[in-house]
Amino acid sequence: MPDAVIDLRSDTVTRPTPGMRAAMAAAEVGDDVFDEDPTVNRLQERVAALLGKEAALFVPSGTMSNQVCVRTHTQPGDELLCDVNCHIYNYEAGGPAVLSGVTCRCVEGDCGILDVSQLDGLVRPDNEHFVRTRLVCLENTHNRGGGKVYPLEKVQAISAWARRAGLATHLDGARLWNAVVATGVPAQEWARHFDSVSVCFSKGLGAPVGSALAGPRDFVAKARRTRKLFGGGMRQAGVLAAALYALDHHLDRLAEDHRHAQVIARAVADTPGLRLVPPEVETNLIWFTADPELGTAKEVAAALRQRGVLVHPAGPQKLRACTHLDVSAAQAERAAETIRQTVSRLAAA
Ligand code: TLP
Repeated sequence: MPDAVIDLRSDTVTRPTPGMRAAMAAAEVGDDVFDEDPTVNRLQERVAALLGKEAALFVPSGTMSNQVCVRTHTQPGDELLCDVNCHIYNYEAGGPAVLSGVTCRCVEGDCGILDVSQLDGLVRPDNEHFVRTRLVCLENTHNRGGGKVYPLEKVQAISAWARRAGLATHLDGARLWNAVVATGVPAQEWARHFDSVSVCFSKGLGAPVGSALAGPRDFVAKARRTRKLFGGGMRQAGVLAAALYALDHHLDRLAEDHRHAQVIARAVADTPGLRLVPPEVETNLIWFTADPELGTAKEVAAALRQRGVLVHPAGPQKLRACTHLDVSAAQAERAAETIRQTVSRLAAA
C-alpha cells in the first residue's frame, strides 16, 4: 500500500518497526513445545509480572487466548455471561459454542460496559434442567463500545459479585494497555479482579503476532494443554520477540494514539451527517455513524478510500477508525481534513 494511504481500519495493520525486526532476528530460540524457548519464557515471565499473576502463556492470537481461557474455565454445557457486543461472542466465529460447548448469555451493556445490577439473578439454580453458569467475561477497553475504558469501580463490583456467586472471571484485555495509558491505573490493578486475563501485542503495541493469557499457575498449566489441543503450540516462537520489544518501547507511546484519535474525533463530531457513538472518544478507537443521506457505511468508506483514507465499515451505517503506531500526527491531521472534505462533498451531491 502506498505511504500516502492512511490506514485507519484497525490497529492490527501496523508493520514491525526496524527495531522490532532487529529484535526478532537476534532472538535466542528453542522449541517452545518442549518449554525450551528462552525468549518466549522471558516474555511469559514479563507478562505475568506486569499483570501480577503467577504465570502466563504465549499464544498466536487474541482469539485463541480468549477461547483457550473459556475452555479452561468451563465444561461442555456451561454458560458464560458477557456483554452483547463483546469480541468473544461476536467476532470469534462462535468459539464458545464450537470449541467449548458453552452458551453465551448476553447482557446489553452501556457501550459494552455492564453494571453489576444487570447480572444479579442471572446465575442459574443448581438443577438438572439448566446450563451451569460458570464464567463472566468482560472486555477492556471495549472495542464495539467505542474504545471505552471500563470504570474500575464497575470491574471491582462485578468481580466481587462473581466471586460471591462462585463464578470465574475472564478479562479480554486485547487493548488493556490503552486502558492503562488512558487512566494511569496499572495493568496489575486491572488484572487483579480477574482469574484470567488475555492481552495482545499485535494491536496498539504494534507487534506482528501474538497474545498472552495469564492467571494462577495451575490454570496456566491447564491452558497450555488446551493451547496444544487448539493447535497453538509453536516451536521456535522466540522469533516473535517483537512482542517483548513492543512492551519495552511501545507502551507509553499509546498516549500519542489517543491524542491522534482526538484529532479525528473532532473532525467527525464537526461534520454534519456524521455522529460519534459514543460521543466521547477515550482511547484509540473512533466509532461513528453516517446519516443514510450520505450513503451506506460502505459507500462512505469507499469515498474516503478514493482520497487515501481507509476506515472500516462495521455495520449498515456504522464505521470505525483506529489510530496506531503507523499513523503520525501529520497523518491524523490529514485524515481529519479528508473526512471533513469528503463527507461535505457527499452531503452536497
Ligand atoms: N479485533 C479485531 C477484529 O477481530 C474485530 C479488530 O480489528 O479490532 N479481543 C478484542 C477486544 C479484539 O478487538 C480483538 C481483535 C481480539 C480480541 C482478537 O484478537 P486477534 O485478532 O489477535 O485474534
